Amino acid sequence: MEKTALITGVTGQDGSYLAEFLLEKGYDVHGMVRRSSVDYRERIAHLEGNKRFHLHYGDLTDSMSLMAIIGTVRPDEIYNLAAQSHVQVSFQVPEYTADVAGVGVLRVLEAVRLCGLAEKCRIYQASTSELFGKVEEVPQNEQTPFHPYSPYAVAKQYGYWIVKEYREAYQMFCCSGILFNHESERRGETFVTRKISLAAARIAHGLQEKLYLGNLDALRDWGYAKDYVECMWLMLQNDRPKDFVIATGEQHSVREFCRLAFHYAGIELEFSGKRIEEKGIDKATGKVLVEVSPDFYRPTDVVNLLGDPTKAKKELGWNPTKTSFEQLVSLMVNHDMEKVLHERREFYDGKTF
Ligand code: NAP
Ligand code: F7E
Repeated sequence: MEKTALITGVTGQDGSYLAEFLLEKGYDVHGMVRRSSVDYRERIAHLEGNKRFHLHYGDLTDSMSLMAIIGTVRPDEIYNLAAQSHVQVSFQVPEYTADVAGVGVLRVLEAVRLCGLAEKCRIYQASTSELFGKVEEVPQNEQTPFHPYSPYAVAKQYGYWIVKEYREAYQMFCCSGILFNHESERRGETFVTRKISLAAARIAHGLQEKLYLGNLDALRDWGYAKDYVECMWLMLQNDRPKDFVIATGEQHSVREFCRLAFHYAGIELEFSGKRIEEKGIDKATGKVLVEVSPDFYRPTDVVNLLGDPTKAKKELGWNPTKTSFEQLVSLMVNHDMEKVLHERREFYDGKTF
């Protein structure tokens, strides 16, 4: 029997990969989109026109739209990926972030229940390693205590607990994937990896002079988004609803990501100096290409994320290292080297975002 899935956040990095994945599995896929003054749905443009791919206007802050979509589509599976997902931005729009990433989760769960779908519909919630925040142990697994360290993380913590509550109170099949950072050539351009891969490509092509970054010491467990969406699906095919840590088990600093990205763009960087004075210098020319700017420091920053994916490997049969760190950086830089060739030839000062 053909299954029906609803994806909130379908225009985002993960939503677009998940939509492709589910269509390949034979699903009828419905996506929720927000109305915007510019119709900018680059990541899913290639799917529009597919007879099994349908879009609905809605918003996680609008219960009525959720009730209408869920009540009409009556999905077998919901993947709640929509969120204001940028941690630094959450310090500037904390209330909105709480509304979407926190209460928005409740709105989805309650809409499912009120539409009489509590028994039929399985729900995946996009949870995050940011819950571990100011980490209490390294590596982090499903038992590690949470210590959220940004408005975004606090909002996501509400989402995590309300999912658990609905699972226990109403026996609903709902679960959270505690996903560590995952990146791709579709990653938003203000997240650090994509900011670096684009800047490396533009600098290599003479379209940008410098890259300004914040905390170069921050450590992340970076995986490939395309590999991670498979896990979201596996969690909903499980015999019982359970939460999982999804990570590679490998950790790198922002500085290492930067050095490798520039290497793939044909530039060998050497870092010298400390904190705000640190610089990334082109070994061949002696030119300073990377500088630190306090504009990209956060009031509180999460600096030591490393996930332990043992449970996902054992119980879901998921392979966390299908795409290695080196492959990930290489595919992002190769993509952006090609992309910037087709961009208008404008110069980027690299100071914004
Ligand atoms: P993303 O690229 O920023 O996409 C976010 C999506 O949410 C977009 O489709 C966006 O729509 C939509 N959205 C934002 N506010 C909304 C609202 N009020 N109502 C409806 N839709 C709204 O994020 P991502 O990287 O794909 O991540 C997907 C989910 O996983 C997010 O919940 C994120 O917090 C979580 N997560 C991500 C990572 C990661 O490393 N990528 C790790 C852990 C958890 P527009 O296109 O209209 O803006
Ligand atoms: O920052 C540091 C920054 O913005 C990573 C979201 O998908 O993953 C993502 O959140 C690190 C931080 O991602 C810059 O301080 C240095 O320590 O790429 P990011 P994030 O904050 O880890 C989690 C798992 C999510 O759930 C989120 O939705 O890099 N950093 N310099 C910088 N970060 C940015 N953005 N820009 C800089 O210039």
